[in-house]
Amino acid sequence: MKYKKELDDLAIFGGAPVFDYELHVGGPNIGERARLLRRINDILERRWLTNRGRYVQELEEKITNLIGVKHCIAMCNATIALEIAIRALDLKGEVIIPSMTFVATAHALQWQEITPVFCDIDPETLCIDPMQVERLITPRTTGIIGVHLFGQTCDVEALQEIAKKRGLRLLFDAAHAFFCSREDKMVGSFGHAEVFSFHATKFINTLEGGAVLTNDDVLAEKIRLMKNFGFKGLDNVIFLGTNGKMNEISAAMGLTLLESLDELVDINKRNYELYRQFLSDIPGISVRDYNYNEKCNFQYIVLNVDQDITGFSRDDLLKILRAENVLARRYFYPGCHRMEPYRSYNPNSYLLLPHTERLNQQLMQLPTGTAIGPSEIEKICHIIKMCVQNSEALRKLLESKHEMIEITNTIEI
Ligand code: T4K
Repeated sequence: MKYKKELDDLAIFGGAPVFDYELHVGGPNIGERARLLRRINDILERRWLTNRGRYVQELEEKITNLIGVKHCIAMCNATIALEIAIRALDLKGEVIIPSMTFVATAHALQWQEITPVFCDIDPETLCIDPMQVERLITPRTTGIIGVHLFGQTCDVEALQEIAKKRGLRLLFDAAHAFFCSREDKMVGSFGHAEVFSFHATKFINTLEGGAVLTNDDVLAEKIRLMKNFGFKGLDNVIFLGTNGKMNEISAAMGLTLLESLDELVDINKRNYELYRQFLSDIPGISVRDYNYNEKCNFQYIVLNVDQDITGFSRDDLLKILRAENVLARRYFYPGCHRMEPYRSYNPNSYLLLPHTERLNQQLMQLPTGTAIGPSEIEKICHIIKMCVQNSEALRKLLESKHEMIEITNTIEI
């Protein structure tokens, strides 16, 4: 690893990449390997692999205690968890969701022939804008799904008020917000239900996994049965269900990572503070804030690139970094409303989404997590700084070498 001194040294213009290995945004946390392997050996010894085994039950209990919620139902992934929660809540017709989210939020509805109605975000929080939610309600609306994007919480109180006033169900996609809080209350306990993702790239992972959390006893029972084909007892199926079960090895991974929770937060927080420090006072570049008054997992480093000031675009910077093996991402470009099938259903929906449209051109995520250390962060920031400090020359180089970049840059963004 070496520092780049001038623009010509950048890998996008033919220099050697600053890293000879890839740095990922979602590099998985692994936790105490020996403990995980002990648990896996125990699973194999006991030959109990799935169907609400001992470790799944232990994981559910640990999460309910940590969050302060009555029920946690572990599942095979958050997409299925969303689908089951949506069905158990009896959502139909139209459901209002932000377009600025992973496409799974929309797909979980559309898969069940429910129309996701895309709402704009509050640019401060990147979460669904309650004022616009009110305007999008029609006689067909049955619910709202808020997404606590990048660990920032939605305006839960405003959404709760709207849902109550208009008789709507309120679900939260909390895939990014495990171990985050709002006004000292842990995410997982809001609305009628909340859904976590424990995918490999998430703060706490179970390889693949997810969970529905709720304080509603009746809803919890329904969800438990639905995720096991609708079986109530050995031979008695009481309604339509599916297979949403988490397996024991996944639960073992989750339990092992929960034992390192504080350490994982500390590493993410250290990385966030380093990025903030190295990227402070760079015109046009800012790392989005986390609120220190709340619990937070600091899982995402969200960078805002304002092209009017930097002179180059977010996508230029993505290409530059990716050529250096810094595999930054542009979540959630281009917005669900511009993805299929939603784009074909409603080609003009972008007209109602000005903040989503603008921020989808400006935001990107930088590598963090346990696989990244301070010296790597310093080098990443050094490249960004060098680009901004030489933005005019950079723009000219990008223009003059456009063809060469298009041909040699095989890295897709
Ligand atoms: N709601 C929201 C708001 C979500 O963000 C998500 C998922 C969901 C719902 C649905 O949850 P799940 O059904 O997945 O539980 C990834 C994840 O697949 C997805 O879980 C996640 N959100 C989304 C934000 O990111 P991709 O297509 O970006 O994944 P991929 O394979 O490009 O991986 C991301 C980075 O992580 C890469 O740089 C490679 C690295 N990586 C990935 C894996 C799987 C590793 O280093 N090791 C690994 O094992 O979607």
